[in-house]
Order: sequence, then C-alpha cells, then structure tokens
Amino acid sequence: DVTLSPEPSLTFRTIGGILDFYVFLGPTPENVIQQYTEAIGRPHLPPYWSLGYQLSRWGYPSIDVVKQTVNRMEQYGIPHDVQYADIDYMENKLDFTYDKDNYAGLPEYIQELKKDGLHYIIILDPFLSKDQSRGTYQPYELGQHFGLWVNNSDGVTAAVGKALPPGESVYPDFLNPRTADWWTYMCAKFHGVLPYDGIWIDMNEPSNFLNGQYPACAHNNLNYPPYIPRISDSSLFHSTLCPDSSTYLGKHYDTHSLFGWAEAPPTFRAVQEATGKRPFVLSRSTFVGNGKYAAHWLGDNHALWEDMHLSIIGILEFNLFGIPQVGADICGFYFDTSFELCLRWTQLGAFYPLARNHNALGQKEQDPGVFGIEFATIARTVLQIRYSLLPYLYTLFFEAHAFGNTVARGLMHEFTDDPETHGIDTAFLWGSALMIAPVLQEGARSVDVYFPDATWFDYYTGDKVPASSHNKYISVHAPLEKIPLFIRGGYILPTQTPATRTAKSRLNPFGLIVALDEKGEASGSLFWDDGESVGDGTTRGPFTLHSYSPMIPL
Ligand code: MIG
Repeated sequence: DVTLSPEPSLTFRTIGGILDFYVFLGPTPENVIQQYTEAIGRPHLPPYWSLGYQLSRWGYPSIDVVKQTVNRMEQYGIPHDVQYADIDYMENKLDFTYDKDNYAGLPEYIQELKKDGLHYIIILDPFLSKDQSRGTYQPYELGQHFGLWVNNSDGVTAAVGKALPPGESVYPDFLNPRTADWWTYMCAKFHGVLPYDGIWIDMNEPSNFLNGQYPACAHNNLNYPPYIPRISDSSLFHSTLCPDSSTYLGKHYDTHSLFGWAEAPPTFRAVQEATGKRPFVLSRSTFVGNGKYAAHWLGDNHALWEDMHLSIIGILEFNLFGIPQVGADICGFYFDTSFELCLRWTQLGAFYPLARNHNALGQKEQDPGVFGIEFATIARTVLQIRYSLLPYLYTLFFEAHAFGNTVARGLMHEFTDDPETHGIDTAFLWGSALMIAPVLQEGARSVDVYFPDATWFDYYTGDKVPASSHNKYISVHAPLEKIPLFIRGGYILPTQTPATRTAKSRLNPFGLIVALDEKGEASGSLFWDDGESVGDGTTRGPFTLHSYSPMIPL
C-alpha cells in the first residue's frame, strides 16, 4: 500500500520482499521520466499504423457483422487502420484456433483487409484448456509434455483453474524461458493460419474465475499473510492463483505482478518473427519496463461520463510509467453508450496515444458508423485532425523511444512553476505544443480551459488567445461538432494531409503548423522512416530527423 500525505510524504506498507529504491532527481517532472525510463528501458517505437484509429468489440457474432462494421467505416470515409478480433473468433474460446463456422473465411478476409491497407489484431488469453480430447489440442499437449505451467506449491503438479475455455485450464509460466520459447513458437506458427499484424494479450494478471486453484488455497502464511493490503475481497488470491503456487522464479506471492510482464516480450518476439515487421502487442497487465514491448489499454471501463474523465488520469499516469502508447475503451466497455457520450468520447479518444473504440459482449453497437450521418461526419472530422497530426505524434513517440519523453503530457510538465497546472486532469498536451481540452459533461456546449502563461492559438481559427486570458479559466465554445484544441506559440508541428488509412496518408503532402511566440520564434522537428522496419537505434532502417526553425528573424 502506498499512501500520500500533503507533508509531502509517502508511506509504503509491504507484505514482504526486497524493495530497492531509486530516486530520480529531475529537476523537472519531464526529466524524472527521462531518467526513470533510462533505468527501466525506454518504450519501443510503435509501428506507424498503430497510431491510426483502432476498432474493436467483444461480441461480433460472425464475420459478416465484422464486414458490415468495416464497410460502414468505409462508406462514411472514417479513418480506420486497425480492426480487432476479440475471443469471438476462436473455436470454443481456445487459443490458436478459429471458428470455422461463424468465422468461415477469416484467413482470406484478413488478406483482403491487408490489401486495403488495414491491419488485423487478434486476442490471446493466457489459459490453456487441459480438457480437450486427448491428442487434439497441440498447444496444451506440448506445454504439458515440457512442463511449462505454473505449478502448485509442490512445484511439480500444474495449478488448475477455471477460465474462459471449456473445462479447466492451466497457466503458462512465462517466467520460465522454455515457456517463453513455446509461446513464441505457438504464436508464430498460428500466423500461418491467421495472418495477424499484432497480438492483444488479455486476462494476464493472471485472471481466474475461481479464487485460487483447485482444490483451494491452503491455510499458510503466503496465502493468508498477517497483513492484507486494501485489495478486492481482501484476499491475495481473489480471481487469481494461490500465492503459494510455484513459478520459475519463485512463489506466485512474489511473482504475481510479473505474469503479464513476462508474457509481453515473447509475444513481441513472436509478432516480429511472424510478420517480419515492427511488432505491436497490446497488454492488459503491465509492470515496470513493459513499455519496451507493449502498449496498454486501461481495462474494463463503463460507458459513463465520469469514466471518460478518469481516462485522462490513466493516460497521463501510463506516460509517467514509460508506457506511452495507452488509451481507454472509447465510448465505454460495459453499459450501453449514448449518442452524445460516444461522440464526445470519440473526440477525446482521437487524442489518446492509442485510439481504440472497444465494447463489451451484449452492449449495443458503438462503432462510429452505426449512429448515422451526423455522428459519422463529426467522427470523421476529428479523426482527420488526428491523422493530419500523426507526423507530429509519431515524432513524439520517437522522442519517447530515444529520450524517454512523455507523449501525452500533463500541463504540469510544461508549466511546473504554475501551481494551478498541478491539479489539472481535464486537459492535457501532446508533447509541448498541442493542448486538448475535451468536453467531459453531458449537455455541455462550452469548456472552462485554463491557459498557462504562454502564447496560445485556437487550432481551428488560428486566432490568438488574448493575453488577458492567461493564468485563468476561460469559457471556450464547444458545440457538439467540436473539441477545443490549442497550439502553443514557439512550436512547429509537422502535419500531413489525412486519408482513411495511414498507408495512404503517409503518401500525402506534408505541411507545417508554425506558431510563433512573442519573440517571433518557433522550432520543431520531424522523425520519419518507413514506419514498420524492425530494429533499434543504429540497426534501424533509414530514417530522417529534421529540425525546424525560422531562417529569417522576424
Ligand atoms: O472475461 O475477451 O478486458 O477487453 O473484451 C472477459 C473478452 C475477457 C476482458 C477484457 C476485455 C475483453 C474481454 N476480456
């Protein structure tokens, strides 16, 4: 448990283990993140296409419904780069299978999407059903043969839980290098069946529908320690495995948070091996250092205005954690969304580093094409703004990768001396130069925007925000079709004419937004490469890095 007090002070209450403390001195908040990510590993450079708009849902009952959804996007000309497959595509929710009835023709359809410039991401769960007829389910048989599972406290017999697939399930011990190799092999091999572009790894806390595995967690000090932190059900094995289970690196008690952490690198490797391109992995459970391998979504939210607001906090936090490619389920996961909420969320989500609309089983459809032409037009406009700014966003991701900068940034990082900025969680920045001030309230047609002391221009009109508005909250007009956006003077942002796919927008003419400060100066940069080649630092394919500054003093 970590408690903050206004002293300022921090109290750590721990249930054991060895704690190493590193102190990063900054001096600025942005410096702290640069230093922290230097220590834990800098985030990888995402493939360019993954910065495009991503569409997902749990509960596409058939491939026909997926096709209808994709076609709606096409029909309205709404930017769309990634289509997801949740567990619906699987046969009986079994990893490394697909449903040959409801999703007949899926491999061919994926090829079609690829030709059209789209990318396809499939979900995988970390449980392997042990109850398929003998000899028919190779992923389990292989893992069982080599003893790759998390074990019971005896260290020999597999821990057996109940999860999504039929029957009972075992859990791969990703901390075991042989398990990691098996997983990489299975994922890469499955690419021969479904030619995916990225993998989404879910339920990797690890999640279990039982509290502990069969028969039950024994009464001992690990399963029932003398102090329990404030967690769900006040139990360390609530919806997961017993703490006294054995993993390659020690008891689950010590390695619980490393389950998902250890799943990301072999999945990353598999995607790279299978596609030959820059990998994309989306993970629900992450831990320190995972930004090197994975993007993250904030998990199962609700279609509520309050959850939309909270998503900004989550996105800023994960930028502090060194996992900058982060987003929340746009329009909300649980509950039915509404026209207005989904519209406002689409406008905000257009500025999530990871812009993904996702929905739960049983909820009504919420893709941007389903609400009709008014919604579709507004969604298209705001996503076109995102696409036109992708060269700027990609450059920020390069700077995160190379220097450890945040991508989505709290105002506090840029205006640290202004205490008013420290508490702002209703607006945020892309890098130093773009302020996003979304509408977060139902029925609102204006937003109170705080303008720290700098030169600001309205993104839409180019009008300068009067200096008399600085250091104040100013009510800004925000009709339904508009999310307030401001460009900061002193910066140059590279842009590109948008298209419905990044594959196309990347071929369009570039532009620059030049916003001068009070001295008439501005600077900026552009990182550019093919957006998909593999490698690190100097082993990466050709790239250019441009710096912009006005040549003539004004
Ligand atoms: O038991 O794969 O957070 O995004 O749609 C639910 C189905 C399992 C949880 C994920 C959610 C996903 C859902 N999964």
